[in-house]
Amino acid sequence: MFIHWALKEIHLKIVYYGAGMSGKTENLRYIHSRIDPALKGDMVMLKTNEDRTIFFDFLQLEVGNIDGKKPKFNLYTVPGQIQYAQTRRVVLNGVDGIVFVADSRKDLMDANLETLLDLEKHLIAGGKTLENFPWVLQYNKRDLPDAEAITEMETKLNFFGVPSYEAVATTGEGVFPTLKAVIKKVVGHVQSQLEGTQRMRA
Ligand SMILES: Nc1nc2c(ncn2[C@@H]2O[C@H](COP(=O)(O)OP(=O)(O)O)[C@@H](O)[C@H]2O)c(=O)[nH]1
Ligand SMILES: [Mg+2]
Repeated sequence: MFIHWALKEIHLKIVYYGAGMSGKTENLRYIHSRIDPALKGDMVMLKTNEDRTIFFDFLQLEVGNIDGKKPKFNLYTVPGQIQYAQTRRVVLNGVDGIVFVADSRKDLMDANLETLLDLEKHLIAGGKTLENFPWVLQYNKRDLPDAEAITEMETKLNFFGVPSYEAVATTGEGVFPTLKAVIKKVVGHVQSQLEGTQRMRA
């Protein structure tokens, strides 16, 4: 979180995390295609020639109001490939909320869990835990015939009972419900932090 007092803006960072190819970039692409141009920035994508994210994708959105200040949500993705662990750590710096994008294909269940544990490891290194952090789960690629049953995925990945959403990022199904849920969690968390600082000043 970064508060720009002069502009009355609160900048909040939301990171779309997940295994490579789970659909993180597709989520941002869809959001970018559906938001009023007055309320969004350009979508920045840094890609290799195989069209994969190497550093991050970035999109800024303006939504609602917190404590008289305008929240600007900075949406980032991370690269999923193993060799970019350092990059993932950098992108997670100062994160306020996370969407974990799980790939529903049966063969990807181990990769999903491994990536979630990798996320937890990075959070712990930054003094945070998955248990107490604002995050939501998205079960993406529900359109594929080899998609795992939701109850299985819940058992395997949703051990903290966070809000979870089925999605098909390529058509946009479930993309905004996921975004709204993480924004709601982040705003709730920030409001309680701001109330805490106001109590300290009083
Ligand atoms: N069938 C299907 N394909 C998807 C879905 N979401 C993403 N994809 C495809 O999966 C590939 C990887 O998506 P991308 O968003 O680049 O993954 P990222 O590595 O997590 O950023 C692309 O070819 C997408 O078109 C989905 O919900 N259903
Ligand atoms: Mg990507």
